[in-house]
Amino acid sequence: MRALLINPWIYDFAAYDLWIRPLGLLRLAAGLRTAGWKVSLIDCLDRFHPLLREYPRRGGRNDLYGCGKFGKTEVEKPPEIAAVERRWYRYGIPAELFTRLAEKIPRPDLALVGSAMTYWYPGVREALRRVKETFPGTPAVLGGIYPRLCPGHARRFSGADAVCATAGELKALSVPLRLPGLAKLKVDPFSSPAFDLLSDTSALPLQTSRGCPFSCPYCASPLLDPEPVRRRPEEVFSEIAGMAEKYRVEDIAFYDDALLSGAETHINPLLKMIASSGLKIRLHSPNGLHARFLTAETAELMKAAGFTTIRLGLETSCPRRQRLEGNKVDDPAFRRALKNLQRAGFGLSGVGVYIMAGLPGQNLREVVETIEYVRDLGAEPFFDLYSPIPGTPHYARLEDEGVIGVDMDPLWQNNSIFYLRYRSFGPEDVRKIRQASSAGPTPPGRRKERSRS
Ligand code: B12
Ligand code: SF4
Repeated sequence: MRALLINPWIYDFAAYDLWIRPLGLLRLAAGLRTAGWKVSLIDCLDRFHPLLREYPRRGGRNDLYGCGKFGKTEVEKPPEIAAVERRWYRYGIPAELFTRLAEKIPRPDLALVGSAMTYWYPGVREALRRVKETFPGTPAVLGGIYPRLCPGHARRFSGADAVCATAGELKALSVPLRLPGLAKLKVDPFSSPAFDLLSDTSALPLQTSRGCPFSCPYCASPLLDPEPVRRRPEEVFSEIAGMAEKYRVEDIAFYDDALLSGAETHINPLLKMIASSGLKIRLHSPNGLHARFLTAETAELMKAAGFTTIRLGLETSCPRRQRLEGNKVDDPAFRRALKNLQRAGFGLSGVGVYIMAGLPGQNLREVVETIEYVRDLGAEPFFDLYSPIPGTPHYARLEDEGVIGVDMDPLWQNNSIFYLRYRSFGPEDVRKIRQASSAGPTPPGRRKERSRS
């Protein structure tokens, strides 16, 4: 049996490769191989495919630590967002290269398409359309974040033959798809990913846990992983050692929601193992770490193990909203975390702090005060525009308030544009926040807005 796995393009107003790798698909590939399947991957976000040399200005260069710009093509906006006065792009490999790559692959018995952000579904649809065009009759299954958060939309509009709306649903699809091989398939949610399918392995993702002990009303983590699970530190370390030996990895980006949760038995022993192994790797946490869990011991171990990119989740400095938005941090905990990092030898100007802007009920003043609070403490503020995720309490609240209608297309779940619908926090507020946030010094190559240009 042969499977073709596809990591689709990103369609967005802006996108940057901040360690974006198709971890879910790579795990699936490893599971399929264990079950005796042959697998191929078309990674539409590959910046290093050898054939990209034939296309001018198509990426292929890293800025820092394995991050870099995607190649892009301007495309027409769909009618749902046609009125937005910004250019819209398809990020990733040229569309024609997809078809060239697909035509080289022997006909697969199954196509598996992954997905990340819900509002990137046009890339999913385009990948499915092309795979069906090249391999008519091959069943195509869609999985990942988009169908898990928007199952109804994915079933109606993606073009997939089957949609996996839960984490472990693939096996159940064997009956409708009449693929007996799938019935025996057991994919370990933490099996070592098939990184050999990637063109470049100098920077790789790592997930040591799933889920989070908090339940913030704007976040999808409690929906995606209601029961947090942690891997054994020894098992994670052996995956890291394998990444270093087999793939010559230099940079590792953690994909955990709550990396520091239960630190004494989880991240601390892991960092000790890395520090004493002599491995030359840099560690990065593009997701916000929990300040509350950042003790002096954890900070010292982070330094010793090679932590390079540190982001802390603060969201707001307003004590009332801190309690309303999940109660995960407060002023003493945040100051303590910064002090611990500083004592461990991290320069605070390199510590990025995520701040939310445009949360329901939040006003401009609060956001600007939070930016100043972070800057006064010596760290670097990164603001993040709020966008609603279906199934979260805030999404329901905005529906009740009439900001979100039943027919709101997932394209509007994009944080680059959601505020355009939200009259109490409009474009003028966003302009002022951008101004406040860029007032301080920015090291070269760094941006003040989270993950976006
Ligand atoms: C790591 C991560 C990132 C990484 C990049 C990840 C990536 N590959 O794109 C970084 C830090 C860059 C990132 C950035 C952002 N992220 Co993010 N991120 C995550 C996180 C924590 C994990 C995602 C992940 O890769 N998990 C690991 C894999 C193994 O798990 P999985 O994808 O769930 O896959 C499982 C199943 O779905 C299945 N599966 C996966 N693929 C397939 C395919 C098939 C065919 C099948 C059958 C099964 C299957 O197998 C897996 C094992 O069970 C999630 C939260 C979460 N808990 O999931 C948020 C999340 C996806 N991010 C989110 C957001 C909002 C963002 C940002 C917009 C934040 C911001 N404001 O800037 C940016 C946007 C990125 C950009 N460049 O523009 C939201 C998504 C919202 C939405 N509307 O879709 C999430 C859900 C977090 C949240 N707050 O709720 N993110
Ligand atoms: S602490 Fe972070 S990951 Fe956990 S629920 Fe809140 S926002 Fe989500």
